[in-house]
Amino acid sequence: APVIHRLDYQAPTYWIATVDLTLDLDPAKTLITSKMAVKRNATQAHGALVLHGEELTPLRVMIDGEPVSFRQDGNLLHIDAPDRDFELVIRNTCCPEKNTALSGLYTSGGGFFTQCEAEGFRRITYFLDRPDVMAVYTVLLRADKAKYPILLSNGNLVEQGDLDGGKHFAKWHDPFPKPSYLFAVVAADLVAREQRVVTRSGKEHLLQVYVRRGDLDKTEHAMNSLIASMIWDEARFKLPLDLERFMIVGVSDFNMGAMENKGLNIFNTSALLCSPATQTDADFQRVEAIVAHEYFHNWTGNRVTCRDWFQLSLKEGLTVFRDREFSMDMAGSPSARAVQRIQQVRNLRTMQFPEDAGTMAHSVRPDSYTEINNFYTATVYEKGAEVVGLYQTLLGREGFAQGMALYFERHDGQAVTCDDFAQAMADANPDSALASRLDAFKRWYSQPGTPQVTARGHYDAAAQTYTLTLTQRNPKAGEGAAPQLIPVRMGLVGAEGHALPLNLAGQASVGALETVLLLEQAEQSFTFTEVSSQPVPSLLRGFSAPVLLDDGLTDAERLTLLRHDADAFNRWEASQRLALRRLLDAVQSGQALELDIGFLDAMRAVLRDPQLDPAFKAEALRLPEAAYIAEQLPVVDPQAIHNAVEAAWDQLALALRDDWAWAFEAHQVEGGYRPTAEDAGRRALANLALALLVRGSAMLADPVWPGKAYQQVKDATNMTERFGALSALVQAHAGLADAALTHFHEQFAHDALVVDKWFMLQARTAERDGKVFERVKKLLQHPDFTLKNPNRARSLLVQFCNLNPGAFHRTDAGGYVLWADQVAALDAINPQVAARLARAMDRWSTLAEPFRSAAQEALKRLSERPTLSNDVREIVTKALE
Ligand code: DPP
Ligand code: ZN
Repeated sequence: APVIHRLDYQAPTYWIATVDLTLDLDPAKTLITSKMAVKRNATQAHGALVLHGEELTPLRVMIDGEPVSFRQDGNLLHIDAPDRDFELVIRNTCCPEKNTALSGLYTSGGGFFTQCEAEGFRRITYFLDRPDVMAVYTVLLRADKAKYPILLSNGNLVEQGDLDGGKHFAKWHDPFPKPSYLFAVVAADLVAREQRVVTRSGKEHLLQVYVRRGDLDKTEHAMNSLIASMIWDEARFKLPLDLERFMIVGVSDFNMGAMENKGLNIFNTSALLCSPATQTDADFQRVEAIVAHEYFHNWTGNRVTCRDWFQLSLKEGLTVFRDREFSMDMAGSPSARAVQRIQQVRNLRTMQFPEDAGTMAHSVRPDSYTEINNFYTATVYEKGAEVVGLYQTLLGREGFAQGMALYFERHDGQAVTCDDFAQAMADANPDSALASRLDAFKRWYSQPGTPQVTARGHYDAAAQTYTLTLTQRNPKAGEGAAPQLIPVRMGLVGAEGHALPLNLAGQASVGALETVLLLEQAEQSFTFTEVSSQPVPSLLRGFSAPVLLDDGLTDAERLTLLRHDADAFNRWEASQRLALRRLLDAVQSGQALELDIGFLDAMRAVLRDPQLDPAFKAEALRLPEAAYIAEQLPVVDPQAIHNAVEAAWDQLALALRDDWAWAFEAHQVEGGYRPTAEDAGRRALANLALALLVRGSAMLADPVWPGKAYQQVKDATNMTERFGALSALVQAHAGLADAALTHFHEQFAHDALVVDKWFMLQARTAERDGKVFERVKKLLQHPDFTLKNPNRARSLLVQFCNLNPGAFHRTDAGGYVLWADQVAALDAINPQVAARLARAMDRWSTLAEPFRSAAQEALKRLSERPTLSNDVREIVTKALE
């Protein structure tokens, strides 16, 4: 497959203004008739009309009512088309029931569903399947009425009725021109939760959440989240719902989390269904965020879309930023907001930093790809959201909102680029630091790699000055890469823990307690005056830029920040750095980890601090993830990291045993289940405490806490507590773990999303004596396991290979053999999911021996298979480059 380059973008030779689609839905052979108003694009030289089409059977092609000849060349259909506007009619068939890739039109649970982003529409009919071709769609659906009583497409229902032979039809019209990737169809036996809402302008809207019979009671949280999202977007950005009808549909076979099709969002059931009995607090939070994300796309993505797929972060980075802001506002208290930020950063460091350092490293706006599906990445989404956050840091909330307003004023209804967004932000704020540095700022879009920032301070007691020297480098950005614009939010903390007023030499700063320094050169110094005592710098507050910071602080200084920093994020960061230093020392020295009294006392103090929220404590007491630890090391021995982390947990479990017992008892939530940040925080801390109590018990051969946990698996009234107890037993390899797993499986065998959790937990368990690996191999044979359902495949394989390094990287290479076999098997079914699994080897070249050679060997063997999809081929080829 060819490499596609961003700079090769050309507008199309023809536009398509309207599409009239008729689908005669049949699982084995669906007949599609597409009537298109084709417009000549006079800015381009005349040439053949070349349409995309994949796995389709063409029946006939007509121009202005006359049959014309056509030529198929791989996945392209060449038509000799006139040098003018014309009407094009194409009839073709496709086979939904054989579509296991779940891209295009496919069947799931006896219904029809579509997924067209990025390039699925071409698997339904021949088209200019590119996001800059925006058309008005009218869709006529015909299908068996008994099997498919619900027929949905984008926009408004125009007409419906019965047909001969037990069939019926529905006609939908979407008044908004849209790219083909936002097209959607659903035909299935579903039921809906409905709500009518009136928005500020006085317009009434119908909101519907469609699911399979029996799941209706799990849709309340999604509906509430949708309404909250509507209210928030109007209040924060003055963006109202532009549709009379907004539908969400759940489907259990789905490659992504959810899809923002205009007016007809399609959701993976794992991102939609919620009930206290079957979903955890984290699930409730995730559903709220994804419902909001897809809803927010209606403006950032749909009303203004991407000119080409290189601009994907234009809509994804921006929409993730928007859903994060929403979630923080929903969480409420400053502490709950900080916890959200902590979780975002933990996720960024575990998922995106390794990506940015690995074989698939790419900039937020990539320059080339072979398979666009491989670029729905943590970099495009999460780092992209960080970059959008930088605008807000530089412009303030008001300035950012003005930039958004100008962006819509200029580009509503258009397909645009990341440059257009940056320009609108700058033009709306002409006197800002952004506007005067726009080219430098835009390096965030063009340069891959995580910038490495070093900070060193010097206190001059005689002169009462404190000089902070910041440097930056980004080796991954390549030779001669220019410095990036890095906003460093910071403050100075005095020895007694009070915030010091900031007087910055050369600036009219008047003693504020916090400021944002702009690091824009390779090295810069900032001198603060009238500093009466040696300060501790608190840098990169709220994680004000996505960089790796070496702050050079001592343990004592970090303890000061942990206790006193006014910024909750940096208090958490101090806890993580204290732990990280100890873990890295053990890994690098090859010595067994021994946690010192000073560290353990600090952790105990956090746990016992009456001023701190439980949710914050749960985050501060969690150790850094193995993937983040690995990113600090030039050569990675996954087993050494695993051993250090396990030893640290063991010691935290035993040294703080009484404190964990107190924490568990003191944070029980009374009364009915509520998914609030406050209750969820208490449950998170109680679950962490239980995990460490069971762990300690397993080491001490004490039956009490495992017994309590087992009882909780049986008796809990919500999934957060039930799954917390189950995880505690399984993660501790406690004697009761197997019985608890069996009990849990029997209780929830009928609920696919809970069975996914059951697989996931076993695949993610920290390795002990190879037992986890053996269990995963056995689970591959479990009657409930299948590669055909993406959720199930991911719950076992991605969890094990991509997210459990201590179990996956084995000296006998067993994990790699399993990986190569499963990637190949999955690739024959679903290339997108297989390519995700293939990325478990992204960081193979930094592995220590014998892992490195064995990983390379596995990659080579996989790459030599003749039948790999483009998706997996691109990942494997880049890994071996
Ligand atoms: N469905 C994916 C998302 O919303 C791709 N647009 O991020
Ligand atoms: Zn999105």
